[in-house]
Amino acid sequence: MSKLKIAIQKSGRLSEKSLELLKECGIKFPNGGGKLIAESKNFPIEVLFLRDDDVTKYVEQQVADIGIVGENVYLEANLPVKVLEYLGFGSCRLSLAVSKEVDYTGITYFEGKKIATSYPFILEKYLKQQGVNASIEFISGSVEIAPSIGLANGVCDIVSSGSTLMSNGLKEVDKVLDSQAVLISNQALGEEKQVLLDKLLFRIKSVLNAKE
Ligand code: PRT
Ligand code: ZN
Repeated sequence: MSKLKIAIQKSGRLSEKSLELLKECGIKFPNGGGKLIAESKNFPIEVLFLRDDDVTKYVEQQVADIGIVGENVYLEANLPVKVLEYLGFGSCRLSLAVSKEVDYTGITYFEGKKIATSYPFILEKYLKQQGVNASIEFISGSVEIAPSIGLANGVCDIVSSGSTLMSNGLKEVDKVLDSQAVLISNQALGEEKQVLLDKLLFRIKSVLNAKE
């Protein structure tokens, strides 16, 4: 009998909530800390624990059938997978920020400037929409220090409370995207897996409705 494979973040901001959602759907897993794969005893599903950056790619490549990932990460990956559901956790925004000393009057501030980000694809699209020509400096982490070390004039990064920006002497000036965790799926699941997915989706929707 076929099993559904779901990829979720191994350890990070979405991990606990992703597993919790499955539990709320009545899906039980044996407690085996540190494992990279877990199989449920009461639903034909297997969980693969991955880096969040890899979830979209593996769903697209059918290593997993479905996955849970931040919409920001899914959009940046720019791969042909489907978003099935918005899950209501992992909320954050992707925003532009500059040094708090800057006298910011609007998006044209960035014209001809350099912006550091881990989200070059989303940022490039946004800047194009806004008609702004800026150069994008890709950095994979610690983006917030870029202005103070002279690497860029501003940053485009994930913001939640805003305290990381503040402690790095930056201020949020423009929102590029609102994000939350999404359930994604491969576009070509076989019939058997589709039946399992429909069953799981029905449960997820009930759990989400009960929370509203
Ligand atoms: O190891 P792995 O690659 O799997 O994890 P990761 O470190 O890349 O991701 P992780 O766990 O930090 O975030 C996973 C997802 O959670 C992100 O892709 C977002 O969709 C979502 N999320 C929600 C956040 C935040 N809130 C958040 N605050 N992701 C990151 N942050 C970071 C942000 O980058 C910044 O450094 O927190 C800092 C800002 O927080 P505030 O509260 O100071 O504004
Ligand atoms: Zn990551």
